[in-house]
Amino acid sequence: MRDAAPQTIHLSDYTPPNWLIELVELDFTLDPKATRVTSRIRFFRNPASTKGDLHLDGEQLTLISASIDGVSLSENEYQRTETALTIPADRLPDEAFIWEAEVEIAPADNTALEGLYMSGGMYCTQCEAQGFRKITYYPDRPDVMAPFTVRIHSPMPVLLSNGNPVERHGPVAEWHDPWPKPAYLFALVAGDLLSYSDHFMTMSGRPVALNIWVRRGDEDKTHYAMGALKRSMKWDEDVYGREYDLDVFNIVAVDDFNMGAMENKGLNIFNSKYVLASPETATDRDYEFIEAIIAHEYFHNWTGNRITCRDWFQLCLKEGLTVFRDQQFSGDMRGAAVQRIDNVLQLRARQFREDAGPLAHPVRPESFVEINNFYTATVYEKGAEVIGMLKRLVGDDGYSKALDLYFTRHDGDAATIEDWLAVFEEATGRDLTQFKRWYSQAGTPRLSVKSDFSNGTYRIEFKQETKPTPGQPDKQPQVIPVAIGLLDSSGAEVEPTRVLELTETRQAFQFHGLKSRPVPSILRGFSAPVILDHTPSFEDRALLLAYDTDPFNMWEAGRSLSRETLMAMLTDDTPPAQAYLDALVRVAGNDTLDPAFRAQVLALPSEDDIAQGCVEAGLVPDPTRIHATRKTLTTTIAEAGRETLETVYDQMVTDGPYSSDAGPAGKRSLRNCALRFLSLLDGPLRARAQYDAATNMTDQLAAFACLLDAGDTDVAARFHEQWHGDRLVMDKWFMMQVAHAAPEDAVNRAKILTEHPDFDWKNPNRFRSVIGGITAANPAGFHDPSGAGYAFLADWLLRLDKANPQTAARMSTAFETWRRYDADRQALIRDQLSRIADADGLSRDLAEMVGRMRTD
Ligand code: B3K
Ligand code: ZN
Repeated sequence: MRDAAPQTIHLSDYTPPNWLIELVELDFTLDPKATRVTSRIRFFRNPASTKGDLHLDGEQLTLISASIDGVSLSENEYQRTETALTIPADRLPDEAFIWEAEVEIAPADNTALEGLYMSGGMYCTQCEAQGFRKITYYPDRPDVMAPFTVRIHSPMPVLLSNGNPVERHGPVAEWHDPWPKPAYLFALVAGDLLSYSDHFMTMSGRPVALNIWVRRGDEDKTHYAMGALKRSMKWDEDVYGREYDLDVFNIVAVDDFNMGAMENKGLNIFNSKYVLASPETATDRDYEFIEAIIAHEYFHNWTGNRITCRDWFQLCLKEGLTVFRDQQFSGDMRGAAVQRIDNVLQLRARQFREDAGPLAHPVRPESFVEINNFYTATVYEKGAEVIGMLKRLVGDDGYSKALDLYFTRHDGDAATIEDWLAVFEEATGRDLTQFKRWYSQAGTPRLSVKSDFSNGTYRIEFKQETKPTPGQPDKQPQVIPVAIGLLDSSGAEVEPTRVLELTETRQAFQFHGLKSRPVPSILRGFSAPVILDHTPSFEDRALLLAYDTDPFNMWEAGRSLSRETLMAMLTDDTPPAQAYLDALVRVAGNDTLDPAFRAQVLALPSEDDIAQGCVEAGLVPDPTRIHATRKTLTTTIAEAGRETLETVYDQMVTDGPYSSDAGPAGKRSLRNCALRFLSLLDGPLRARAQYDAATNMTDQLAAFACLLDAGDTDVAARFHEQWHGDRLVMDKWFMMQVAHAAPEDAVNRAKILTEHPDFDWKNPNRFRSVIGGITAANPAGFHDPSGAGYAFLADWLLRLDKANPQTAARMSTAFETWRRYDADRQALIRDQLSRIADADGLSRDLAEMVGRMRTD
């Protein structure tokens, strides 16, 4: 049952709820096909509004009975649609009443993985954003917060819900969560699970039991996640002064999950990919993600759960802030410089791409049809950047004061961006009126730079400009903090970092008393999410790459040289300059630099980054040519750096037992980077030896990739033979074969893999491995001039949409860049978008995405 006419919801239409809730009691009798849910809810009139109707959301529910204050309601006493049940105000008591209802639902039929569903024989839930309405009738909006008591009846050995355990008698368990929460944070799990347990003592001396629950057989892969959880708990106390507030913290790993994880109060539910790890099965990158996501969900306990969002337009209030906090944490755990570069790479790859296309929207969107479509890189990553800018503008002390005020003033609230900015204004005395545009204006500002030097004064002038985005033709100037330092021609820093605050469209700044024309290092630490349109001379960039004190800009200088080299090769076949190759090889062999950083400098921009670079330079990207050119440059670098790369490969061996710490992981990253280069020169021998000797998945997978690139015909079968029993490793097996197929063969390879007996398309991880393998990891294959990649994606989106609209909609963003390409490719993509749009029974999720992509 779907909404007949999907409606657009507007931020400007927000009205407070008529009725609030004092206590919720839920009782579940679990059954795959017929779960009974009874609810007993004490409502009271919202003192801030006059008495109004009671509006309860509810979808796909079979209503068995309903009553108010113990009196059964007959059908003519309420209105019921496919999405709601409304009781008119005149049928309700004036101040307070008890609503009771019984409904029936079928978790085994729930393939959308939203609400109560089943995964690998266990029951689990996903309620954010609007899944609770598929469990029972309820005001499913984040500004209605209540304590919950939950009783679960099931023969399953483990029965979990939010809060603290109250009692367990045979097949019945009761949980109570004293902290008022919105329904989207509700969770229930029931299954034959095992736990890995530990404990944590909070800073005020409260003992907390920690459990990570997994399916039988996975219990040995939970230790790393547990360590990450304890580090997160300690860090939030040390850095933000926030401690945990229940007696237990449970994490459950499930195999079928639409995204990474979910911060349900006291009962986080995770995609098993972001919990389970062993050296043999998980890569260093997996370990890094596990640590970051465990931290992210844990940090939500304060930024999201204790202080939640008034409405879904305020999503960045919890997500932007929590991403910012998890990025700070990862920087502290693994090295700030390398983490910052990684974060910016992600931001540019996902958010700049989004901002440049038809799906561009503000950090705080103003309307939506399906809120699940707005869990985007803009809300998350740009939302985090906005907080980073705020911190830079008010300073570390100002930030801490503002956060303390935020926590004390809004604890227990459903808050807004206005509330958030107000604490900064009050704590620091700063007027943030103009700054607030970062929340309402979509698009990536482009910053161009002019400078001159005379009589010891360096003058730098900036111009900011943001291109129109859907619904926003005219853009206003934004507050842009530009961190800048100056070097002299020997590479010495003559002016340490200072933050220039741009507020005008054009604005100039001066530095006096300089002996010679300086080399500026602009936007240090990537101090604002903007496109810096500034191409210093080759010599200046080589100097920054060698001497900048700011590691981000050091990396950026190399990146800019690589990008420029690729552009010149693409446009007129200009061969790479020897000086560029030398500079890169010098970094590769520079033992004074962190190996992880050296690997980041050596990594060329991805094919999609290059395509985006073409657009920024006013060119039409050709994915086929980009793929070939990038490969040519990789080979040229390998030839220029052969000796250094061989030395690096031999030196960067990690001895002793595997550790996922930043140090050894960085060494492996550099060594495997050298392996990629050298394999292009020498063929598969080195990779084969590494594959055979590998004792961890990082090294095995890196070698696997090189062997696939080299056309090794046996390695996929060997890998399958070794790992077919491990779901998460098999996801890698699927993904790598598509990602490393030759572009002209990629669609075919993907099709063959979708026919493999291990391909379970209803499992989002597996679906993403193959279909995402081609759209995200093999752009030249996806954009094959025949259009076969586009048709392949459209076929699968239409199929998946019937089962799981949320993931189908998410995967459709592969089409968001269609305007970048030549007329033929544009026409082919448009045909597929029309085909999807015209399909019968399209979900609200996919219909909204396709509609937005077509109308720009
Ligand atoms: N808050 C969840 C995301 C929910 C997505 C719903 N489509 C995970 C997170 O951001 O931590
Ligand atoms: Zn989050």
